[in-house]
Amino acid sequence: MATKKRYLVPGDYMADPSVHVWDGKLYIYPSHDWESGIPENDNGDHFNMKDYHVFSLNGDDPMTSEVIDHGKVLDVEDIPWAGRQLWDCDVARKDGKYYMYFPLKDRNDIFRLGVAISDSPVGPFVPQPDPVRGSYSIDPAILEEDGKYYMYFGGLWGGQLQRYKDNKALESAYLPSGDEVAVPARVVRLSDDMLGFAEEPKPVVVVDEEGKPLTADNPYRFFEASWMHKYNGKYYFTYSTGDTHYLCYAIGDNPYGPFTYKGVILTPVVGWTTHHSIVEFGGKWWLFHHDSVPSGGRTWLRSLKVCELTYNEDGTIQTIEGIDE
Ligand code: FUB
Repeated sequence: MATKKRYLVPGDYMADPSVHVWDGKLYIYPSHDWESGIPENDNGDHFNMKDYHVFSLNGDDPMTSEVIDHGKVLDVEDIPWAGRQLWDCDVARKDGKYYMYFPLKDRNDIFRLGVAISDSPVGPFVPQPDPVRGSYSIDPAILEEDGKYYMYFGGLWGGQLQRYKDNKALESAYLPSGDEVAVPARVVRLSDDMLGFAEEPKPVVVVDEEGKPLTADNPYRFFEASWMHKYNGKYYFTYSTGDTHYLCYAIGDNPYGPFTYKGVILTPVVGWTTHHSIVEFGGKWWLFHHDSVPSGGRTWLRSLKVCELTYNEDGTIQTIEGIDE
């Protein structure tokens, strides 16, 4: 039986949802797609987003509750170091302040990660003057645990992760192929002031059941869109496989991994990208994601969706079909 799904913002194009529950209320931090007229290419130039909105649910059932648009909370024009392309963001709360982490190309067309701060979960967010020192690539996602904050990040192709090794820029980008080990996402603990890295970013290694890292030719290897949640004391690293269009998961015993590959959460959707977050709310688990059905398949015009996520008794996740028959 097809999983019931709901489009959350039918009046606009929103994608890459990061979702958090604070004080019993659910907040959604998506990318804001629009028709900029930039032709589609493998570099993702057509994802030319220029602002963020925040949404919240007026109720505790994502399938039926009213979705409130809190309006524009950050504009690329207000970011002092901005070049172009505001991609997937995430927000963390610490000591009553809210920290939005966002990827943006600087004026040299290099993706960096920025921070913007607010006193409210619904913004507005005020950007810091410079990007996070030592940051690179895209798709930051934050895990909070025991007062520590971990950022997962990175994405291939247009996300530029293939341009870095050991946190240094390479002379030329290198994308492994065949049975070479796949490019990993990165994880880093944030500094106490939430504005920087407290350590060097480390690779997020995804291994098979024999403990071998997934290889570049494995259709289920990491590409972009990291997310981290905990279930029954285990750490679930979830991600998009990009050019093979799956959302997958791998399970570990601590925030740094390694993580053992377990399976597919969502099969390919209509549209090239697939991106998500997972959250417990109202006594159930939910998969927030996007597809391009409402825009007729235009992959740069994506729409926010939600559906319930189901765990089996052994902690594995039931696969959801991305396309409903
Ligand atoms: O929205 C732009 C990019 O597309 C995101 O950063 C990626 O994860 C993909 O969804």
